[in-house]
This record gives sequence, structure tokens and C-alpha cells, in this order.
Amino acid sequence: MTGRAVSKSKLLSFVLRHDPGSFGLTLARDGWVEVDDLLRALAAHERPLTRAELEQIVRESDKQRFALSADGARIRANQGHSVDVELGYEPAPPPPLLFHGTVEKFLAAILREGLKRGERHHVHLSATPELALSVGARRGRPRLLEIDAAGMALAGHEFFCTPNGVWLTSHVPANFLHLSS
Ligand code: HQG
Repeated sequence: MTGRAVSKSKLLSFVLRHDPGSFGLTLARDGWVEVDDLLRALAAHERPLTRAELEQIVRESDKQRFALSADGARIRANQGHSVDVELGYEPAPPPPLLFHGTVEKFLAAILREGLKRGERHHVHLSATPELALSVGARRGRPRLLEIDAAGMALAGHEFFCTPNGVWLTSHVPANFLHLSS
């Protein structure tokens, strides 16, 4: 994407995840907004965007941050909201193993009480060790936990997968995880 497209993508993230109100917009409970309303609001606030530009950003966003409804009439961010939304992802069967990257200082608590969601709506898990390590590396030297997702699913825990491949669950009890590296 060009620099101009990146800044327009950031503008879309800002409006659709964090502050629709500053553009006079309200998101539906599930995060969607009418594309026509969005384009009108952006133009009214001197940040005009054409429909073609919008579609290009959705198509080319490296992390697939946005989704258009099947009929193209509505748009939302796939995740990352700070405003309160209920995205309504359907429970999905997880792969047998999932991964979580963290750092040393959290290990004792995690091994004792499992993975907790903290401030977020869910615990975030990754499909590959590499991805989990990159999430952990945001905080320092990463440590890798392996999660027995198949065992959790059998025990009745629900999993959700976001369109950009992040696995979500409410809590990982300590007996379903072990330290891998
Ligand atoms: C740790 C980014 C003590 C947990 C990334 C983590 C991800 C515990 C930290 C997404 C604990 C929470 C989420 C326990 C968990 N005791 N510490 N019982 N259970 N922890 O940021 O998974 O940029 O809320 O290991 O790509 O690091 O937001 O979670 O270190 O997908 O789109 O507590 O954030 O995406 O940190 O990252 P976070 P996370 P976005």
C-alpha cells in the first residue's frame, strides 16, 4: 500500500474501532456501519474517501483489519476495538494445539492459575509457535506456551477464530498448558 493508503487505513481504524462519535457516527452493536453513512461523515469532516479507495483498503490491509458485508453495504473492523462491541463470532472447533507467547515475569502466575483474559474480552491464542513468539516479544524475551486445545474443546471450552486467524477463548486452565520454550 502507498503511504496515502496507510494513513487512510489508520483513519478507518480510528473511526471503526475507537471513536466513531468524533465523526458523528454510531456503530451498530455488532460493530457494523453503513458504508454510505461512513463516506458521508468522512466527507463532512474534510477527510473524503471514495468507495473505490475504501474497497482497496479493505482488500489490501495487511492484517485484514476490515470486513465488508456480503452486499457491500456495511463495513466493520474485524477486531481491535476499544469501543464496546459484540462481534458475534460463532464458536469454532480449534486445531489440536494452540500457542501463547508471554514473558518470564508472568510464568509463575500462568502456570498456577492458567491464562486469564485480563482487560480483554478473551485470552488470545495463536495457531503457530512463530506467531505466539512474536506476540510475546512485544514485552521482552518471549516464552512459549503450548495449549491442549483439543482437550479443552472436549472438556467443553468454547473457541472463536477471528477472520485474521487469532483464536479466542475465555480462560485456559493451567492443566491444559505447558511451557514449551
Ligand atoms: C499475560 C495484539 C499473569 C499474557 C497481539 C500477556 C495479540 C497473565 C498479558 C493481542 C496471566 C496480557 C493479545 C495470568 C495471561 N497471570 N499474566 N494468569 N494470563 N497473562 O496484551 O495475548 O495489536 O492482553 O501472557 O497481536 O499479549 O491488540 O494479551 O502477556 O493478538 O490487535 O498477560 O494483542 O493484537 O497481555 O496479546 P494482552 P496478549 P492488537
